[in-house]
Amino acid sequence: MIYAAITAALAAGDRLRHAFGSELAATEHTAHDVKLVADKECQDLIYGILLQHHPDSACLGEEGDIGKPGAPIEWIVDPIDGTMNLAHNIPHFCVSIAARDAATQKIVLGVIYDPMRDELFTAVRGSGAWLNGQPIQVSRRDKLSDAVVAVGFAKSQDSIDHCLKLYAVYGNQAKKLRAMGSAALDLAYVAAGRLDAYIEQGVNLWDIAAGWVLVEEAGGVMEIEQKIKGKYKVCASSGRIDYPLK
Ligand code: LIP
Repeated sequence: MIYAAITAALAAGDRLRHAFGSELAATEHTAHDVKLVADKECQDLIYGILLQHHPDSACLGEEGDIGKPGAPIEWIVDPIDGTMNLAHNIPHFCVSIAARDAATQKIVLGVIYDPMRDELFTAVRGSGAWLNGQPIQVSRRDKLSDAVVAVGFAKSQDSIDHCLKLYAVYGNQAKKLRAMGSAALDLAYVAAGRLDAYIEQGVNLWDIAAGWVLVEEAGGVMEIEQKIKGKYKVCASSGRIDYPLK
């Protein structure tokens, strides 16, 4: 399965790298979000490759679901995580693909590909976390005052209000704050020890599924709460620092 996920992520990433910098057509603009034609096009490309390799599986994604209901394996796909960055020619976005065992509801593998840096993050449950074939681990920093914390700004007003509270707390207590605009890359950076924590409220499963197994396989801790149906509150960290507000 990891071979199919990597093949699909590299194919979609290649397409996005070529599209970067060009005028990208949008299908929808809302107060704090944008949807690009490229979102659906990349998802169709990814689904095609995953189902070619695993025809008995199902696919759940930001741009719609397909495949066999009740399938043993469910792919969880975000074709472009960090769409707003791509739409503004900010080279910080990725393709995120995870697989979930339908029986146990456990995420069993995750792939996050950043096409602009050619960084491929992979993890299979029980086999560790990797970046371009090298093992990665969460950071060893153990003081909040040494920590670089990413806070995500989701789309709904209440999640933005909550993130502003997080900013007030960590802007004062952490070494530095970051809002980089891609939950999946934030999680990959926690797994690689670049960030000490990532905290956000109001994200979707497809934003966090692949990063979830990456962080845990890199020795980190994922605290996840489903606030309302389909919306998650996440605190991903090395597990070595106590974060007063999540
Ligand atoms: C994005 C997330 C990010 C969040 C944005 C958006 P998208 O996902 O990765 O963490 O702050 O609001 O949800 O829309 O680019 O797939």
